[in-house]
Amino acid sequence: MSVPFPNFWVRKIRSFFVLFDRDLDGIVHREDYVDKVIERAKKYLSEEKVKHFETLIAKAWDEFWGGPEGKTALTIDELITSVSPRVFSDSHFAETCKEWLTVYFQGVDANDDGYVTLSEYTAFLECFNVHPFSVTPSFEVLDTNHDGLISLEEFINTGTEYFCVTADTPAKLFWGPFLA
Ligand SMILES: [Ca+2]
Ligand SMILES: [Ca+2]
Repeated sequence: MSVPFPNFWVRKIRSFFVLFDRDLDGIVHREDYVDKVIERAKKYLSEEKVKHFETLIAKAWDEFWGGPEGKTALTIDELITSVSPRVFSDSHFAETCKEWLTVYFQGVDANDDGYVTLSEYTAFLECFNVHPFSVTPSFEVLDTNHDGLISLEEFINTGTEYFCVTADTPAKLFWGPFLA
């Protein structure tokens, strides 16, 4: 890489990568990102939510990981190469994040009441193999007004901050414990 990216941002992308590289071979395959997450989602989410989630996550792979070449496996350097222009050169990226996170939120909000409870967020993170004991610190970070619920706005703000802000902020816990 010719231009060094901000260290902490790289750590966040690395942590996100580690979430999916469960066999520790340094490569995330499309099936690690889509199939394995959906397999787990079937245990925790309703059939309707799983369908919604599957479409979303497959699209996310194609857009952010696979890219125009339609890659089906990436190393961390390849992921950074693919994501960094979006984050640092695309002025609409925060807006894109917001749109994605709005759709994600609908998947996480299992009973569609417009708020995500600790148990709904736990089920969501379980799809990514995050242990239920590890969820509370993340939930507390997202719940910025401390009312015991995650609103759409709180979800979007923290999720966007995860990918777009380069500094070390509590938003690093968006996907569960920080792994990098
Ligand atoms: Ca809810
Ligand atoms: Ca809240």
